[in-house]
Amino acid sequence: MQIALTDWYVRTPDTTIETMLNKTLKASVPGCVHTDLLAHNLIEDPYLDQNEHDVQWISSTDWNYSTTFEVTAKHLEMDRLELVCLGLDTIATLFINDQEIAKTYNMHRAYRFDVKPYVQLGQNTLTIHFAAPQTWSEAQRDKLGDLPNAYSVDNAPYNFIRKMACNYGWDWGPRLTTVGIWQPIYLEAWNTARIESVRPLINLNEDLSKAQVDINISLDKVVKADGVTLEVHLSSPTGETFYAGSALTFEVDNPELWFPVGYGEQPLYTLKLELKHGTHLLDEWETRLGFRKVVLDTSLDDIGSAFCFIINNKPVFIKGANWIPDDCFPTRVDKARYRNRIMQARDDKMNMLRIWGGGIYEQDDFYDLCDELGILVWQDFLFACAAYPEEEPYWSEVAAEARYQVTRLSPHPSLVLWNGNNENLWGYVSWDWQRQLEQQDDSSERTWGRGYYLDLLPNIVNELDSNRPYWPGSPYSGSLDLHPLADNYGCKHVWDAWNQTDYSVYRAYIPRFVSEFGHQAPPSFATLLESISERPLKPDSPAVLHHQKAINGNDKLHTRLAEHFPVPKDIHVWHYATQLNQARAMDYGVSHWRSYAPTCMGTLYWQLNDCWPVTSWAAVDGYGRKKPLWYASRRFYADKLMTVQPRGSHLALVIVNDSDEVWQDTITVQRYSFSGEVLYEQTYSIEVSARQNHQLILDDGFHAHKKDAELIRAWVGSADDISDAWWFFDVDKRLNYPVAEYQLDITPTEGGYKLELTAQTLLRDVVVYADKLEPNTEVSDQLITLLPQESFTFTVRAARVPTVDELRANQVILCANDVIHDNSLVAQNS
Ligand code: BMA
Repeated sequence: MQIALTDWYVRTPDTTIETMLNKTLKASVPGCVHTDLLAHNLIEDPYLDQNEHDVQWISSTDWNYSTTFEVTAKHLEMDRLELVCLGLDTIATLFINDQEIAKTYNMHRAYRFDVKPYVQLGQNTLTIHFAAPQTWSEAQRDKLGDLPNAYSVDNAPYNFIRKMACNYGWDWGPRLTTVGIWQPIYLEAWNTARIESVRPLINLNEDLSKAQVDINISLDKVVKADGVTLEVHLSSPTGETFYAGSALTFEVDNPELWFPVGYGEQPLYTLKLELKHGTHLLDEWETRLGFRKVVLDTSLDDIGSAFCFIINNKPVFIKGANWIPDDCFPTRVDKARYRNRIMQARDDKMNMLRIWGGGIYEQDDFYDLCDELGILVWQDFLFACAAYPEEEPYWSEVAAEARYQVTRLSPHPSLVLWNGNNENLWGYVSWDWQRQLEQQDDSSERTWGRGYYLDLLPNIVNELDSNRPYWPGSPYSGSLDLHPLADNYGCKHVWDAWNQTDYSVYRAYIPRFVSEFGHQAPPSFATLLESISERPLKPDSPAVLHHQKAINGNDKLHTRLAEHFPVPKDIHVWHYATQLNQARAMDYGVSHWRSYAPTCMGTLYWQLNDCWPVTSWAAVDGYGRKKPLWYASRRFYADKLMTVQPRGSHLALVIVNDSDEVWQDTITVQRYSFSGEVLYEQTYSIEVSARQNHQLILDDGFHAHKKDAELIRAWVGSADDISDAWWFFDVDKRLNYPVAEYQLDITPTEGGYKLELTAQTLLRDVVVYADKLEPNTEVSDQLITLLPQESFTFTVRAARVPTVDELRANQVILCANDVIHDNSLVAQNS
């Protein structure tokens, strides 16, 4: 029997906080102090302008959440009365009727406390005191001695507290260190016994025709419960009984298999457990299950060692992105928002999301949706970019957290990997950590997290979730004797492209799997306008720079851009050029790595989403709007991809068939002048087997005579359903693009308008920024390249139909030609 806890209030015991002087606020639970203060208009939205600065006091303040509840005689008669807290953020002391009942130190665990000794018949009060997280974690750091941390310049001691690291600030995130009750909380009264946890583990045999289901159950019993029985019921996706009985281990024949998107369906079975005492139902538990087998092949081979997910005996090329918390205040992310975001990944032809270790173990809805939609999940344990102490109480906290989360998430078929950490093995080897650790303590070796990644976590996964692979870190090469970034082993991060060089360096690497690489760009224009009030907007105005968190972020944005384009000053052209450069960078990397399958078996770019409006590596911005990269991804992650790649002294057309059908087609490859004349052409009949690549070396006729004014286009299909691949012989800044000329025709439609664009000159990578006129528009496609006389029709979802003049006056349509011919250019065309 559950007793809901409603009507929460929040206040601070600190009498020096002016904003809260003599105030007790009605609070939202689940929620956090920031969202409560926002709801009461006591702070400005920290996502806007530079308001982030004004709310830093929140994380240096202690807070009390309190509520009252009624206890009846009936509750008191029950064997147990417990307080269930599914998530407390973070350093909490709990009081019932002013008596301390418990202390907690971990945002990532759930807790259950016996409260019978503390309650009384009638009215009771529950107060949860939260210690200021910033102050608390600094004190812990001071006590133990500092440890290397990529964000310590910003005094972010997140490695000393088990709490979502990135809300101490990250290179894409503001510092909004939350406090509050972030998951459901309630009282529960029960008799005799209850189901504490369930881990259904599925083992499929070699040919996948038979599954053994092992239901590992832990019961909480108060009496020697003779006569307590469990009934198990497994039903098929269509509702038929598949198994009914009392055995906790049973076999099922010919289960319908669960596949990732692109490989088959996602049938989900329902497992129901009923705990009974005689005929009386004590407790029940229900989950969905999917029958699928996952193996992470990391075997040694001629090149090094593989990193290949094999699902239901089929090697799967992973196409996806990294996932960060979708909001700094995670309770604002409801099921609809998760669905939107995960659909954006799926519509982008992705089959995996990696939940990165500086965030959270996401809420149940995330994994439920991934199960339904066939999106594979790679889950990091929550360690990122820092050395972590292994001393008590951390070791036990991490163990308890891992046991809880592994158990909680074990039923999900979408979850295919537990990963030890993000970049900590790399940090230890290459970021000067060893020296820093040695310097701190000569007498005994300082811990840094190795014991978690190579001992504690693999043991827990092996004990509780033995059918699911574990990998110690991203990046990691399979052994600490190898550099974690070794090209030929394991999974690799490629960050030099963004941090030091240029995206062209991607072609220098053929890793076995790339779990991070990324390129920044500003958010959509509407998001810039909504989050920054300075006018006129400028690329380097203070608030724009505030919404850029990477060290030297805008400098890197411009240095990387300058490799390809002159750097524009005009905000519109700057915004387009930087967004284009981001899309090009990811296209360049992914197309190259896909062209080297099966040596490389996956790419997860950094990052799908954002947690607030910011210039970052994301494809979808903090307000959920798609950047041009999203549209590029839909093409470079398509099942069928054609890409022109250099191979020795020649170019090759690589045809990537990541589908289950043979790809049979006639491909036309043409070399054009920029003015649209065909200079050379060949047609090829191809037949590429399922899940195979095929490489056509292009003959000498495809060498350019004028590198700055010719291009190659390979295409299949018909005029209205064309799929193509483009190749330009040099970087844009050295190309002789014509001044863009085109004609526009607008036709109103039911939900907006159709925009037909007819090119009078070559137009490269046209983007339609309809959001400049109306923020919540959606454009069907972006980054369209047209030869002279070709047309393309964009479908725009919008509330009103603009005129052609409006489109032109607001710089709604931009293409690469405009960057080269922009009047605002700083002269650096080389
Ligand atoms: C990697 C990630 C993140 C970071 C990103 C961009 O290091 O793991 O920590 O946000 O690069 O710098």
